[in-house]
Amino acid sequence: MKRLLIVFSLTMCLSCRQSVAPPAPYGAVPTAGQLKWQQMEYYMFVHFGPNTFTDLEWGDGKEDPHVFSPAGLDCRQWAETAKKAGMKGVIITAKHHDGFCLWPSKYSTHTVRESAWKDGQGDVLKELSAACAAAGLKFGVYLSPWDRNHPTYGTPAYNQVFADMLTEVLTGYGEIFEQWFDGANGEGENGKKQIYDWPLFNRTVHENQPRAVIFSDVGPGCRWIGNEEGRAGETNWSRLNIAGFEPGAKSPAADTLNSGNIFGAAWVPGETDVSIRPGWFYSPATDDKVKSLGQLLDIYYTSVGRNSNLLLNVPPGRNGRIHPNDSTRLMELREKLDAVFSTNLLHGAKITASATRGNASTFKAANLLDENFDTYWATDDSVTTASLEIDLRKKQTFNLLLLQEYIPLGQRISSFNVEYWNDATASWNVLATATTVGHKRILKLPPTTAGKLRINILHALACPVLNTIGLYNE
Ligand code: FUL
Repeated sequence: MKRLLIVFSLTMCLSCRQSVAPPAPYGAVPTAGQLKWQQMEYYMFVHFGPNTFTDLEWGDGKEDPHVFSPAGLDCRQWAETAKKAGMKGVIITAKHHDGFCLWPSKYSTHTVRESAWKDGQGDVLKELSAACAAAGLKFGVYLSPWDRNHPTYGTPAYNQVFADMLTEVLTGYGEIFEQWFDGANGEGENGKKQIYDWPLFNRTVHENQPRAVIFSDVGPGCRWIGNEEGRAGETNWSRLNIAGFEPGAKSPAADTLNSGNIFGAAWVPGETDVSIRPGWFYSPATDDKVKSLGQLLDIYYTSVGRNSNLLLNVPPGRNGRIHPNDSTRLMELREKLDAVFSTNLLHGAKITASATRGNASTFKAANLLDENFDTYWATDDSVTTASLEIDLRKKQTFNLLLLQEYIPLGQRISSFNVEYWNDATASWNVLATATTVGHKRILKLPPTTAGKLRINILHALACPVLNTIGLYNE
């Protein structure tokens, strides 16, 4: 009889576990492509072209193509530098505002073909895409629709020219992970401005590279973060209202791009683009102005640490190589990040939740520490405030907290705080209060030594769903 009872209750328990459904997605959610993109987190921007040689940020399209002469161009060095820096890909300015094409485009007479580099036989996109593939990096392209060289710019014919250029780039160099669209819309050679056909441009990308994430001020794949200083909003929703907006002058206000829209209708996560030097293009005058390790670390925290990807620009020099001052700094940053984030002080800690979805072990708090992206802690649908109490088992000193929401189910948390247990006063003391989490939030805390920690979800739009927690000491 006793044995029967045990079998009966075990079966009951198993069936009750099976019956607890996962939370339904909340609001807009990422596509599979956006999810992969979000997990890249950190990759390299490369501004390279005639401006590298003329010391300009914006070429006027009238430059002699012969100025482009990167003798010794070594795209493998770029890719190896990015790889060693821990970056996951490279995005190059295939065509900047000067209209100069780094590939021999059929649709332009201002290209590598017209330069003397490799007797006009060179193709930077070919060399870089191959180097990226060899290094295991993803490859992406920036193309400026603003073209200060092309004779058709400012006329309806130009839109198809630009689409044709895009098609060349999107079909000739393997898989493109991101298409970066600059929204700039200045005057062309003929003094005219272009009315861009964004639906045509986006369609061209979707048709040729269906998995590519399209960057612009308004996505649709990912959005500009609203500044070029490396600073995502402290509040940063991956949702955005894009209906009725366009890249450039018709985009949402910079502070909206910086924080997203809490109830935005589309999933358009932020990407933070910033240069390691004062300018986007190389200049010998900035060799000693490469950002310091401290600045780069701060940028990492205010971009990747604020639910945004970091697109860090590292402009190669006139010899076609990344300058040692830049690469040294990148390696310093890598070493620092590895040193800080290789030791999760929560390893071996005991974590208890004030509430667990259906009391089911599928959604237990311990999932936060298992390093499996797809297992998470969640609460019942009706529970939107909850606490996670962490027993560190011994006193630890820390100053960084990392949280990740399981974004395949949407972004939910809008307010949380962190407390530590103060033995002396026998009470919980608040260390920091913050708003959004999203794919990744790294919160700086005052340096603290404690044996217990509590994270309180103070407000969420739907039941919280977190998959990772980390505690670190920088
Ligand atoms: C801007 C451009 O005008 C700059 O030259 C640079 O390419 C930056 C990333 O985007 O719109």
